Amino acid sequence: MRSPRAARLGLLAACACTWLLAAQGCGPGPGYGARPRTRRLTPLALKQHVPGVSETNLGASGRAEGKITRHSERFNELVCNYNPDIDFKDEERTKADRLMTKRCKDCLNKLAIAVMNQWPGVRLRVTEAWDEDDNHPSGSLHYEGRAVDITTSDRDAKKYGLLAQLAVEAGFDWVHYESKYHVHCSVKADHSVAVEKGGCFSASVLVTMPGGLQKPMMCLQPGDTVLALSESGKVVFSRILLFLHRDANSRSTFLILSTEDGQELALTSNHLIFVSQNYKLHHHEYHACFANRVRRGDYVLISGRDGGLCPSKIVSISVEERTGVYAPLTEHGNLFVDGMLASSYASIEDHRLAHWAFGPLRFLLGLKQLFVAQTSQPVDRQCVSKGHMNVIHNSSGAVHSTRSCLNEHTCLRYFDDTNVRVYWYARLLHTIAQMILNLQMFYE
Ligand SMILES: [Ca+2]
Repeated sequence: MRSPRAARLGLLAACACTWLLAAQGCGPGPGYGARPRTRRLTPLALKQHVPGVSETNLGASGRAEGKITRHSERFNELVCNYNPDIDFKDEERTKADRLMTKRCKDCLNKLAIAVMNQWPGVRLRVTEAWDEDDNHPSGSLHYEGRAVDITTSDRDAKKYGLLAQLAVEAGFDWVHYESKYHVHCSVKADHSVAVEKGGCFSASVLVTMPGGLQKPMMCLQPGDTVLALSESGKVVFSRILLFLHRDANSRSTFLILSTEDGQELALTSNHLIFVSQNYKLHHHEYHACFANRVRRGDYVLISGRDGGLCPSKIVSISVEERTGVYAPLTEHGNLFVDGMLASSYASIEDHRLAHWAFGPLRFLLGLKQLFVAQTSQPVDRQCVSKGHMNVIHNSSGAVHSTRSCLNEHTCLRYFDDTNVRVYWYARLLHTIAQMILNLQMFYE
C-alpha cells in the first residue's frame, strides 16, 4: 500500500511535468502519444517495429502480466476468433491460434478487411496466437493471447512490409516485421485499454444551461456553462473547460441508471457518480464511486425545481449499447447530467484526488478562456436552427423528442471532425498514476 501522501507527491511530479508540456499547447488535441494518422502507406523495413520502443513499454503493448493456461482463471479473458475471412494455421489442432484477447481480435478483424482491400483475392493468415506449449521466450505476450504472428494467405514475403504497416493502421499497439517469414503484432491488456478509454456519458444525455435550457451532450462546447455543484453544496453554473474524451463514432456499453423521479442517466461503468446507500440530505454524505458499483436502492443527488438538491432513489439499472462517448471537464469537476450529479472524472475511484491532479490544467484553461475571445460556435446555431428550437426548451415532455431528433442531424456531423480521443493530460496522469497508486483504486 502506498500512502496518500506518496500518491499526492507523485501526482504533483506528474503535474509539474505536464506544466512543462503544456507550454507546447494546451488546447484540445488528438491526445498525447496518440499515433498520427498515416495517409500514405509506407512498408516497414525488415526488423523495424512501430512504435520504436520495446514491446512491453507502456507506450506500446505494456508489460506482460503472466502466462494464461487452460486452467487459470484468466482463461475466460480469451475469446475465439471465428472470422471466416482469416486463415488460421492451427497446426497444433487445438484452436490455440484462434484464441486471443478481445482487443487482439478486434485489431485482427480490422486488419483482415484491410488486407482484402489492399490485395483482392488475398486473405490474412494467422500462424500463431495464444501459446500454451511454451514455444516462446518467457514473458512473451503470446502466453496471454495478446500477440499474433501473421502472413498473407499467398505467403508472398514481398507483401510483409506493407502488411506490417496495415497492422499499425488497424490499431495494434506494437508491430514488428520480425522475420522475412512473418510479422509479429501485439496489443495492450484489455483492462488497461478500458481504463485508457476513459469514462463517459452518452451523446443524448442532457445538461442544463443558464435559463433552464437543456442541451444534448453531443452539442456541448468548451466555454458553455452547465449546472454543477460548488464545494459548499450550492447549485451553480460551471464552465466546460474541455472534453477529456469526445468521440462521436465510438460504440460503448452504457449503464442506464433510472431514478424514482423519472431521471435516466447513461454513463460508462468506470465513470464516477455521487451516491449514498441511504437517504441523506447533505451533499458531503454522498461519495463518488464507479457507476458499476451503484445498486438499486442507492440514492443519487438530483437538481430540484427550486434550484436546490434532493436525493432520489435508483429504481432500475440496465445496460445498453450506444454510439458516441463524451467526458466534459467543468471548472467544478462535476455537473448535473440528465438531472443527476456526476463527476467529470473516471477510471480512478477518488474524485478529490482526480480534481486536485487536474488543478493545473483547470487553472490554465480557465485563464485561457478568460483572455481568449470565444470563437463562434457554428454547432450551436445548427442545433437550434433546423427546427430543433421547440424541443430544446426545458420541459419534461419535450426531452425525448430532442434526443431522437438531434441524434440524426447536425451535431454528430459537426463533431465527426473534432473528435478528441482521450485528452493528453488525462492520459499522462493516468500513466503516472498507474505507477504510484494502489491498483485497487483503478477500474478493472
Ligand atoms: Ca500455430
